[in-house]
Amino acid sequence: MSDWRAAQGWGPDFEEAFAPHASKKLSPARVTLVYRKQLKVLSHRGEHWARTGGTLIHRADNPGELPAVGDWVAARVPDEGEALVHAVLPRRSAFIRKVAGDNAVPQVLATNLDTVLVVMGLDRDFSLRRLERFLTLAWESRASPVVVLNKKDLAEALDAQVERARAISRDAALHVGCALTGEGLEPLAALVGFGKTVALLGSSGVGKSTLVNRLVGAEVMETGGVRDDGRGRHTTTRRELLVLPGGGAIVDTPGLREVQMWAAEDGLAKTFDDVEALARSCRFADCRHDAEPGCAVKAALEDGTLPEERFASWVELQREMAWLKQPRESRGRPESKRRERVGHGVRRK
Ligand SMILES: Nc1nc2c(ncn2[C@@H]2O[C@H](COP(=O)(O)OP(=O)(O)OP(=O)(O)O)[C@@H](O)[C@H]2O)c(=O)[nH]1
Ligand SMILES: [Mg+2]
Ligand SMILES: [Zn+2]
Repeated sequence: MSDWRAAQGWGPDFEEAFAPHASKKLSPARVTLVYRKQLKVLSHRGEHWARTGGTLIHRADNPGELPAVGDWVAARVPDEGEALVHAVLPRRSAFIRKVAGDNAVPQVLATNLDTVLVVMGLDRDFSLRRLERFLTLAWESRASPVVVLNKKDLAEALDAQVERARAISRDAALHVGCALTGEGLEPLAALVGFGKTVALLGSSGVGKSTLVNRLVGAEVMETGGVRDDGRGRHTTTRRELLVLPGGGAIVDTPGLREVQMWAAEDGLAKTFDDVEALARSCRFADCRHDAEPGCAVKAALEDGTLPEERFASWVELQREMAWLKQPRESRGRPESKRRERVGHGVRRK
């Protein structure tokens, strides 16, 4: 009877979380789109509009607790018209970043994911530092991160780029290919299908929607090519969960210009396990890796086994996370701190 749920990854965990709502005549549904105050959900009725209930809005401590794309919810689903979401079921996984700007507020990009495809272009977009940010949040999400280096055909120094990205990706799988032809990306097909949810994240123009079309095997998303009428380019503007006919789902997202940290200590430890292992072997447990004797980090920096930029990146991401924990009044601006640290742009005393 509820095959559509299994197809979307429903399992005993959600069944249990939903049980108390069943008696209130609510139905399970999965959020496929969040657009301002409007939601779209998939329910036994198919895909239709929904709205977040007032009680849920009032009880939420922060926007991160409101329905996000991928969420399983308990909703009142009438025979026709809008559904009303009463509760969000606990998430198996969630990809969260800090909203852009100075507010320490979480933005939940997608939830209940099995795999996060971190897509990066081998052309202009290539940045190891950004890859570290995405990987940290992807590990923290509890989904499996998979790095996709796309636009192989446009790579200027393919072997060197792949080698450097592999060194950063560590435990995450990495694939190199071309979304236009599908070459090299065949293994990704195994990640998509019945019961599975995959999300694609990365900068704008790296080929996420092109890859979605390839994985789905149809032109379901418009991609960044110049339009036929020659006016502007197609770029994805909404996060959207595409329900696949054979089961499973793919979440395509608009390109992210910046990926600021949200609390992600575990993700950081995973992404920087090399640096953290060094830090643990410093003589002093509270070593600041500055001028202390017996500092293993400093030694690795000096003999070149730990690249300077990787260390700087680890320090920076920790700093962003520490900033989030400070009380609002003493926080200051995150950006100004970053400039000081990196040592370019405006210096403030
Ligand atoms: N040469 C080359 N071009 C590609 C490849 N993959 C995608 N493209 C092109 O790159 C452009 C951007 O692709 P999209 O798939 O729209 O990129 P996106 O990541 O979805 O971009 P946003 O929606 O803005 O986040 C399009 O013109 C694609 O045809 C590739 O492997 N090689
Ligand atoms: Mg797109
Ligand atoms: Zn040290």
